[in-house]
Amino acid sequence: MNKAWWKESVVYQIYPRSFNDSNNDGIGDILGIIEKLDYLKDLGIDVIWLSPVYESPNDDNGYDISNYQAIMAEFGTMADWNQLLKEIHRRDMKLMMDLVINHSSDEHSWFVESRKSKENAYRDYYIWRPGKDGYEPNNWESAFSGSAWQYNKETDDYFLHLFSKKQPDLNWENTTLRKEIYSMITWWLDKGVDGLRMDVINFISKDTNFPDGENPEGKKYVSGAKYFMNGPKIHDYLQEMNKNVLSKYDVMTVGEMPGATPEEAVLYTGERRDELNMVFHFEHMDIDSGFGGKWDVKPWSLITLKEILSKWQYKLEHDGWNSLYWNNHDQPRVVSRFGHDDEYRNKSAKMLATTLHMMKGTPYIYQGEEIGMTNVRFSTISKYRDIETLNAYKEKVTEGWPVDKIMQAIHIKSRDNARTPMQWDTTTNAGFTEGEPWIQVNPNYTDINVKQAIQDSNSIFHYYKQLIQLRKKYDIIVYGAYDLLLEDNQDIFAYTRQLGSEKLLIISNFTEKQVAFSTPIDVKLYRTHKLLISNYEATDELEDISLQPYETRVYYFS
Ligand code: TEU
Ligand code: CA
Repeated sequence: MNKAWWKESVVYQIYPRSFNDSNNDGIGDILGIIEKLDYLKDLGIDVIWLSPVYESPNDDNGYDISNYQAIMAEFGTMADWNQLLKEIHRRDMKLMMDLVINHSSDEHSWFVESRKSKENAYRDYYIWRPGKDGYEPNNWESAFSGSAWQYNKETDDYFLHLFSKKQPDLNWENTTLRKEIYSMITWWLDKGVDGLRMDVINFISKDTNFPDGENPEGKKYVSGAKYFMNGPKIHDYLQEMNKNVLSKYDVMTVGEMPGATPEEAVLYTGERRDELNMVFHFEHMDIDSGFGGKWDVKPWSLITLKEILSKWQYKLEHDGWNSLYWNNHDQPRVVSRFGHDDEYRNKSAKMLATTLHMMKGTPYIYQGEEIGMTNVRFSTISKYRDIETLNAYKEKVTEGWPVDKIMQAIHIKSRDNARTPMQWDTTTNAGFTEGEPWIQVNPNYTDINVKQAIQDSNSIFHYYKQLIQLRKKYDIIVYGAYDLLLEDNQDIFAYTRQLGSEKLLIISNFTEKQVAFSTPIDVKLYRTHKLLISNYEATDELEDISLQPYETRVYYFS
C-alpha cells in the first residue's frame, strides 16, 4: 500500500455558521474561525474541512450556492478567507473546501438565465423536462420532501431538484457546464486550497430517461435513487475532472456518496482509477432507520454496526482507502446515538472515539465531538432551523402523525442536533456569540464546553488529543491490516490491526454492563505487549479482563 499524507492526516470539520461568531451578529464567521486555529492546532489536527462559505441565500445553509467564487457576506469577505488560508498554512495545517456541484442555488446567475426561456444560452446547464398529463415528469421524491420537480411558468416545464426547490440540479451532460465547473475548481486550487470534499458527488450522472421509481405501495412520490446514485457516466465525469484538474495538484479529495457500496468505493478510490482519494459512505449511519426512511427510527444493533464497518475495512484493504466518521453536520451526535449521553458520557465518547480512530482510514472529527457534545431537545418545532427537519415536520403532520411522535423522531434524528453552536465556555451562549444566536445553544453548555475540557486532564478533549498523537507515532494505526474478532458478540467490538510483526488489539464495551473478555491472542508469540490507551485505570495485563461500562483498551504487541 502506497503511503500518502492524506492517509496519515486527521481532519476536523467546521460548520462555520455554528462555530464562532467574531462580530456578535449571532452567526459564526471566518474571523471567528481564525480566533480558534490555535485550539485546533493544539488538538493535533492536520486538515480543516470547511463546510460551504460561498455566496448563498442559505435555503440549505450554504449548500445552495449562488456564486462559487465569492464569500457569503454573513461569513466575511474574500480578504478574510485569504487570511484564514494564510493562518492555517502558517500553523502547518491544510484547508479542505466543500464543493457543491451536483446543484447550485436557484439564485445563481446560471439558473436565473436558464429559467427565462427555452432558447437561453444557459438553458441546458440545468435539467428541464415537460410535464406528464399536467403532472411532474416522474414520481421522484426530493430528499427534503415533496416532488423532486418544480414547475417553471416562463417555460411551462419542470426542473429537477433532488434537494430543495431552491437547489436545481446541474446538467452534467453539458460539456460547457463541466468546463465551467473545472475552471472554477482550478481557480480555488490556484489560490492554495489543499483538499476538496465533494457534496453528493455520486449523484451527478442521471439516467436521462428519468424513469419512474418503483412504487409498490402507490405513494405520491418515491425514491428515484436507482436512476441517479452512482449513475451511468459517473466514473467518466470523475476521471475527466481528475485528468483536467485534480491530477495537476497535490490535493486531497473525498466524495460524499450516499448509497455507495464498498465495491463501488474501490472503483471511486482505487490507486489506478484516477478518480478520488476516499468516499464518505452512509451504511453505518442508516442502522437506526426503518423501511420508512430516516424518521422511521428503529433500535440499532452492535452486530450490524460491526458487520458494516468491517465489510468496508476488508473490501478496501488492498486497493482504495476509507474515511472514518461518526459525525458531521447532517447527523445526530454520536455520543447520544451509539453511546450514553448522561452518566457514561465521558466514558462512552472515549470508547466510540477509540473504536473509530484505531481503524484503517482517515479519521474525521466534527466540531464539538472532541468535547462530547450531545443531541439537543428543543420543545417546539419553532426552535428548529434545518429545512429538512421543517419540511419533514409539515409532511408528517399532513400524514397524520401525532406531534409527540414527530418531535421524538426529530430529537433523535434532526440535523440541527449537530448544528447548535459550538460550546466554548460557561458565559452567555456558550461563548459562541454575545448576540442572539441563529439557533439556540444546547442548555448543557454549562457542563460541556471547551474551557472545562481543557482544564480537566481526564476530559474527552485530552483523550482525542492522545488518540491523534498515537496515530502520528505508530505507523500500524495508519497502515495496519484490520481483522474483526468476536463477530457474534453483542456487547463487545474487538478487532486487531497487523503490520509486519506488530499487532494492535482494540477492545470496546458498547454496553453499560460489565462484560468478560478473554484475549484470543497468543501473548507468548510476542516479545512484549503494552497498553497504549484506555478510558479506565487499566494495566498491561490482558488475561481474563472484566470490562467496565463502555470501557475501551488498545494493546500493542511486538
Ligand atoms: O448531504 C447529502 C445527503 O444525502 C443528505 O440527504 C443527508 O444524507 C441528509 O441530510 C441526512 O438526513 C449533503 C450535505 O451534506 C447536506 O448538508 C446538504 O443538505 C445536501 O447534500 C444537499 O447539498
Ligand atoms: Ca458573525
